[in-house]
Amino acid sequence: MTNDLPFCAPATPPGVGGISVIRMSGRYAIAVADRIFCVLRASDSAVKSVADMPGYTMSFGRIFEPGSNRIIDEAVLSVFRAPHSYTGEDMVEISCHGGTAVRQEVLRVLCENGARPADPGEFTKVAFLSGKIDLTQAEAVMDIISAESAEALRVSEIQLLGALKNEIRAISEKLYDIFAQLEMLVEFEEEDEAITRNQAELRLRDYLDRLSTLEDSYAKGRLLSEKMTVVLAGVPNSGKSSLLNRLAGYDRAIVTPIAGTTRDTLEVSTSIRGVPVRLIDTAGLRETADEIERLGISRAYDAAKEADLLLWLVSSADCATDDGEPEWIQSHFSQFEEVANIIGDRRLAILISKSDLVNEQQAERMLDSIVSAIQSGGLGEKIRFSGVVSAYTQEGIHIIVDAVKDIYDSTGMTGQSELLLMNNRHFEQIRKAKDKVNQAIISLSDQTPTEVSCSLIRLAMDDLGEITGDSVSDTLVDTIFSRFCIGK
Ligand SMILES: Nc1nc2c(ncn2[C@@H]2O[C@H](COP(=O)(O)OP(=O)(O)OP(=O)(O)O)[C@@H](O)[C@H]2O)c(=O)[nH]1
Ligand SMILES: [Mg+2]
Repeated sequence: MTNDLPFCAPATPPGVGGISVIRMSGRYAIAVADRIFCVLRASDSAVKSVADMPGYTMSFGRIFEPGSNRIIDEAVLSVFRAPHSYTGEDMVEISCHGGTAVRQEVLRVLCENGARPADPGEFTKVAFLSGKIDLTQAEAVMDIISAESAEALRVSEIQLLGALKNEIRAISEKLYDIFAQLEMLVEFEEEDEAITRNQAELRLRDYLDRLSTLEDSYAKGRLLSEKMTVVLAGVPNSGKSSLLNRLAGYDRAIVTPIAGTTRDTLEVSTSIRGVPVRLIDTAGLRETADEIERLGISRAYDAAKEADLLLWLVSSADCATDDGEPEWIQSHFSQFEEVANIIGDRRLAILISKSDLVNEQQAERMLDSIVSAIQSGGLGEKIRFSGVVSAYTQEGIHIIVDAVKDIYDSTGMTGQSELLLMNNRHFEQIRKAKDKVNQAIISLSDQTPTEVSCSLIRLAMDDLGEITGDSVSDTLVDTIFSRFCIGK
């Protein structure tokens, strides 16, 4: 019975604001709204109650508590009639004043008059179950809400329009074609069996390529969904925390002239040229007997392992300004070497920090000698970016900004397609499907009975169906939507 009750929830965030929107969806949503809303003004004088309101119209009126007739708030109520609503069911949206008590009272009278509180993501789940959107579009809705950068938003919007769904369904349909032909072969044992198996194999190779393109795009999509990890590392006092604060735009980290100020790793989320970034400040690396500092340093190495871009800072104050080998090389090269070795082939930037303390020529000379020391240490190929920066004057900040954009642009191959996989679930399903298509190709090319390829193709289609929701278990659907927010 409760399943028949319309469900309701605030669609706007908690807290105080001009307006709050409360949504309600279900077969009896309009009947419930009618019990608690009195129409005062509508676009058409024939509209006397919510039940009279056509879809896509609004009325101004009062929300009241039936029984006591107590007025709760003045509000604007919009009606959407099935199937022309977000969920595909009848829906009502109430725009009331944006206060905590108002919101609670409106929800209370709705629930006392035939509605129930919505589960997280229930509106979108019903939209999916009623076939208004597929699972990739439902997930795109959540990605749009949680997008923290222009690029993540852009890619999610493309997915919401159905680009991923269309590509997956197109591949699935083609697989089905081959599956059907091979089944015929099994049933009727045609004479030109070898030719058909050959053709099937060739066509499967095409679809394998399309799946690979999607799979490869995840490298870039992951940077959007999980954010690009940019780690600031260096010896104590090299200016890491000051640069983090500068990039974040506020004083997140404590900065002092005392070497060893930052003990723990510290993270800030920001967006650089539309790319979402996790900036991680770390403890300065040095030999130490201090147990707490040692733990911090070990976390700094862990952060370095995760870095998509590692900014290695060398303070201009640690470099001798006169000719000869910079002091930094003698005293700090081992720390650098250790980090450079653990970041593998990930991207490294060498930055001379505090450039405002020296003149341009001195700074360039320092950079040159540090870079040549790194090259002669055999680690030259690790350096992808280099330059001179100052957290004080902002000199060289563009080097970091450009590096982030460069890494984003050069990650993953997207071909001509705008389509990017951003979701790990989709990526895993594509991998599984690809693996089965690959096995089907192998079994078609040897003497394995055709039935085996048929069942592999069928399984690959099921894997793809889990992405769009065409073949998905109720449990998985529940798990996916439980991560959504209430009211969406
Ligand atoms: N002149 C100048 N001083 C700077 C600059 N950046 C940082 N400093 C100073 O250098 C000192 C150390 O800066 P931090 O940002 O705390 O350095 P850190 O690398 O985080 O140091 P630890 O946390 O100890 O590893 C502070 O006194 C800063 O004010 C800069 O761009 N120019
Ligand atoms: Mg610091």
